[in-house]
Order: sequence, then structure tokens, then C-alpha cells
Amino acid sequence: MHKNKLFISISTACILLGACSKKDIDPITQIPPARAEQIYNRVVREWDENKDGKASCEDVAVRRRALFKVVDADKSGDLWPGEYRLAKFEDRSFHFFEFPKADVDESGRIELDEFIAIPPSRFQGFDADSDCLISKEEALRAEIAAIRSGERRRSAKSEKNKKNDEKVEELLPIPD
Ligand SMILES: [Ca+2]
Ligand SMILES: [Ca+2]
Ligand SMILES: [Ca+2]
Repeated sequence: MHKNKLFISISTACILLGACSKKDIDPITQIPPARAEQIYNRVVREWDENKDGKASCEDVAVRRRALFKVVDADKSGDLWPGEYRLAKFEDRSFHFFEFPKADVDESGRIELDEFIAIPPSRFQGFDADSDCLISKEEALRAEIAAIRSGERRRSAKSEKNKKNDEKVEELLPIPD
């Protein structure tokens, strides 16, 4: 009884003071379970190269090994700067690591272990706790963040369009 009363008074306080705004509700608790499952499965499908049903660093390594083979044009087993540059087109992670920074042992070549060791920027964007595994919660938070940044972009765009419309109006001849 006591608890109920307390609950009611807290809810009333929320309503009266507007203190418990929507902002305080964790948005991932608002996603229906079936939809949450769908989002998580999509993220796993996107990464799961080793087909173990999880999106992990191991999947990133599998992808890196495959990419290494592709860009190692002269099949020397290591990459020279020209070959390394090709990898940047496939994975933005390499943009953040110029050749000298990636060549940890300063051998003048990027060996496979150096290539795999470069932090995967997109994967890390999902893996908030850096445990090398994208959990369902991390997948959902990334999805919400993506939707929000999409909304921001859209509203910025419509703001721009509005300005353009105003400009167009300025350009229209004034009727007499
Ligand atoms: Ca996997
Ligand atoms: Ca090296
Ligand atoms: Ca994680």
C-alpha cells in the first residue's frame, strides 16, 4: 500500500513539475522486442563473416585478411604504400592511419598483423564497451543514434531548402 501511494505521489510530482520528461526514458526500452531482434539480426548479418551468429572482432579480422589478399597486388605477402592506399577505398578505418603510422615495425611494408591491428573505426562505433562483441543493446543504441543523426541532417536540409525557397521568392518578379 505504502509503495503504491509513494508511486502515485511521484507520478503526480512528475506531471506537476514536468521533471520526468520523455528525455529520461531510455529510448531502447521503447523498441518493441520483435523490432529489436530484427535490428540486432541485421547488424549481425552485416558483420558475421565467420558465421558464428555474432558480430565480433574475429569477423573484422576475417574481412581484413580477405582485403589484404586483394590489395596485395604483387602477392609479396606485405603491402607497399601504393597497395595500402587501395585499402582506404574499401575501409575508412585506414584513412585514420597513414602508412608510417600503420607500419609499426618500420619495415617499410605493412605486414598482415599490422594490417589487422589497425582499429576498425566502424566496428568500434558499435562496440561501445570495447569487448570485441556487438551486443544487442549496442546494436540498438547505434540504430537510434543513426536515426537521430539522419533526422538532424533532414531538418538541416529542410532548413536549407526553406532558405532556398526564400531566395527563389526574392528572385520572382513582383506582380504589378
Ligand atoms: Ca561472427
Ligand atoms: Ca611493417
Ligand atoms: Ca561490445
